[in-house]
Amino acid sequence: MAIERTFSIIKPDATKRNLTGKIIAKFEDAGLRIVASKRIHMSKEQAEAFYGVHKDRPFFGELVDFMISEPVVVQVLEGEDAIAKNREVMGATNPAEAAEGTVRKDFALSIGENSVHGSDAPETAAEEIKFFFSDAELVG
Ligand code: DAT
Ligand code: MG
Repeated sequence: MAIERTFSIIKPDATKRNLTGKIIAKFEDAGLRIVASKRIHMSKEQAEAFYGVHKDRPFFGELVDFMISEPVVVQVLEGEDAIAKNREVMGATNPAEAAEGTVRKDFALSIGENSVHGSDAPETAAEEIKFFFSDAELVG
C-alpha cells in the first residue's frame, strides 16, 4: 500500500449542525492526516462543474442546490491507502446502508444530505484536489 492523497468535502448538512470537528476526528482516528483545509461557500458554477459527472441524473439539480445552501469544508487527506480508507470512514452513500461508526451512519440525514464527499479513485482524487487547491496550499 502506498501513501495517497484524497479529496474530501464536509457538506452543508454537517457544517450547519456544527459537526465539522466530530467528522475530522473520525478521519484522524483512522490515520488520515489533513494536509489542506478551507471553509468555502461554493458557487453554483463550481458545484455544477464539480458534480458534472452526475449532470444527467434526476437528482442533479437538488444536489447542486444542496451543495450551495451553506458553507462546506474542502480538505485533502493523506495516508496509507487514503482513497479507500476515507470511503470506509465515510460509509455507504445511503446512510440506511452505512456501517456502524461511519460518518454517514452517525451523522447523515438522507441519501442526498449525507454529510461528506470523498474521491472514489486515484484519477478523480487528483482532479478534485486540483479543482479546489493549488500545489502551494498542500502542506504535508
Ligand atoms: P458518493 O457521494 O457516495 O460517492 P455518488 O457519487 O453516487 O455517491 O453520488 C454523489 C452524491 O449525489 C451523493 O453523495 C448524494 C447524491 N445522490 C446520489 N444518489 C442519490 C439519490 N438516489 N438521490 C438523491 N441524491 C443522490
Ligand atoms: Mg461519488
